[in-house]
Amino acid sequence: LLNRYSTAAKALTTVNVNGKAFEADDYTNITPKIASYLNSNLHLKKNHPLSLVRQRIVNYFYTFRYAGNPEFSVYDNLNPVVSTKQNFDDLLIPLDHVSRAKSDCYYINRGTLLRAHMTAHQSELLRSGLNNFLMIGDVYRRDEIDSTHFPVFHQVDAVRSLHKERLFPNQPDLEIFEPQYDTKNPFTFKNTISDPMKQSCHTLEATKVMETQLKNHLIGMVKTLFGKDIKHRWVDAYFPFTHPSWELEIFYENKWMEVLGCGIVRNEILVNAGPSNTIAYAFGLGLERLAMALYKIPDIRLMWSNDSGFLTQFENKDLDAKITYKPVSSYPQCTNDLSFWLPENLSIDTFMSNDFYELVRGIGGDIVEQVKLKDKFVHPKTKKHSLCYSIVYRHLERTLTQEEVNRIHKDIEVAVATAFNVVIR
Ligand code: FA5
Ligand code: MG
Repeated sequence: LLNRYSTAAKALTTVNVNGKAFEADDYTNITPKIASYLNSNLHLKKNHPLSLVRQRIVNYFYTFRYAGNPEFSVYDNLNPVVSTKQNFDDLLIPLDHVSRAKSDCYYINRGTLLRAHMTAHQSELLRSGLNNFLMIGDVYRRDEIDSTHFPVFHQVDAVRSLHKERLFPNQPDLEIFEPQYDTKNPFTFKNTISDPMKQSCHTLEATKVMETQLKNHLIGMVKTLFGKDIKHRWVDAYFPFTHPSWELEIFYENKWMEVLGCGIVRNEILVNAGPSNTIAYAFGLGLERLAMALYKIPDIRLMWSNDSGFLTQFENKDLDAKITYKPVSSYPQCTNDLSFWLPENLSIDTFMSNDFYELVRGIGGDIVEQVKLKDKFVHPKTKKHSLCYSIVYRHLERTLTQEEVNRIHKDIEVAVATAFNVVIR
């Protein structure tokens, strides 16, 4: 793969990812560190907490049966290398949408990236003729650094699409589509989302029945995971690929926590990928968030721990057993500050913080627990901008010495000064 960080990418012509060579270009920003997480398959690893939660969710969806057979088929082994068409275009995500930014995704090149959500596979599976399915796997996003964020996490996505006969089994006079919409010539209808209740092509009855199924299925899922007394609420949301859309939050340890996004699939997607005469729901949830809450795992980096003190706590347990993670031991933190002057052409608002986080993580590795902006400042005379970040270091399995941390911190200073042309204060 690349032997240097993203700045070096320009000099190279090919990038090898998952055994395949790709032409590098000005969008290439995948790092060797990130590529090293590919094929880890934590969600399939025996006794891994992510795998336990995955199995519980899959088992729950297996209880939905039609004519004796499970309704949902499960795909947990899809290649995370996807095209921008799969990750964005097929999902009606506009060309200028923020989620496409180089600062938010790991691009292999302009046309190829590590999927940023499992929804990237929705259209291809619909196109292959599937109606009800789950897609489970690792997703990649450039993001901040703290105890709940890691550049790789795992999602479970789903689609359920129903024909009129299944949607309204006892009411043959009810329709999925408004009379103006012609299922034989779907492209002649301009579908709109200006009505907050539904897409213009759908009838209110069809939308409400699908919405009720969606919400019941998901509440059933969180009750299966957290117990029947779990408190939840629905929050209106927006996704380019669903309308209406919602987020589900659960009240957990005195806080509302977002667990998933969902909604009624935009009809344009079904028309493009088939089955065009159905209405569908879709959702996407984060496995780490659920596992951390269920097992009281305090830091997302623990998911990547190979320490037996972590993994053995989940060994040979009944899937539904109540497991509470006990910290192997809590080693002390070390916090060092990093202050620098930005070059004249950069301001506090244009400094690419995700590039900075990535560089810190690339050098400090998993001992970097958090990077937080501590202070920003504009010099009254020179008008130069200065930023100060606190970097919190902690090893999950042993105590770090101050000298060791200072050495790594120094390396980070040198690398930051070179990569961003800043002056360390
Ligand atoms: C999505 O990724 C949409 N694809 C979900 C979706 C699918 C909506 C189908 C509608 C239909 P979002 O970025 O909000 O949405 O992520 C979905 C879930 O993934 C979140 O609710 C959260 O549980 C989890 N998640 C998102 N970002 C992170 C993160 N940085 N760390 C851990 N979990 C995360
Ligand atoms: Mg969200």
